[in-house]
Amino acid sequence: MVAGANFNFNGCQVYKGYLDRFEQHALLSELRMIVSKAPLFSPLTPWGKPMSVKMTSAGKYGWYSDHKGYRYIPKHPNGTHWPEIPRSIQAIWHDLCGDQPNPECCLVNYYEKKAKMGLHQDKDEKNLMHPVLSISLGDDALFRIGGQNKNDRTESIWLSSGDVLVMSGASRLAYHGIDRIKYGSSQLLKSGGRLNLTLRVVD
Ligand code: MD6
Ligand code: FE
Repeated sequence: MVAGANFNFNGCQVYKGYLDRFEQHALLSELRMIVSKAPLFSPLTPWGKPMSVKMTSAGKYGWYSDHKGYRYIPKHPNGTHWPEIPRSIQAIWHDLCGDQPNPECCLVNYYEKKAKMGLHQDKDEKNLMHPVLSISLGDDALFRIGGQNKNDRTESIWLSSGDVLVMSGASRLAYHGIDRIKYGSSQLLKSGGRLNLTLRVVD
């Protein structure tokens, strides 16, 4: 854990090395439990193409996409409720986001070698004042962040295993995405790749 953020772009705060190796492995065991109950799947974009990132969720809601668009749904496509968000993950939220309400969705993104995520805004939540917190595990990823307009100037930073990022205030609606991962740069996941968790208040 570190005392303060060590990168700030328009209110997007990055806490490098927030989780140590031990905490990263503990989090990975929690994620294995989640994925065993709610397997990863490839959502379809509204225009019918499978996303390169595989996803699942924990919490009251899971994020989902298909031809009907982006939205939150109360059950995994296999018909079961999403697993609960582990206490250890909620603790990170409360440590960095203070007295914000409990997160209702923990979206799990898994990036294989060639996966990426295009520039997007997170705006499927009802109240866009609540922050979004993201945790990176596994391979390094090139994160790009700009402003509230798609053509605003962007900055890129490498996110490594154990880094935590909070988008609040002016950055809450900033366009952001993952250009690429540096496959094999971390030993945390035996078969490589990157896991990213994002915590959100949905209602
Ligand atoms: C990722 N992250 O790091 C993608 N969204 O794999 C996000 O899309 C994201 O890092 C909202 C807030 C923080 C994020
Ligand atoms: Fe996002």
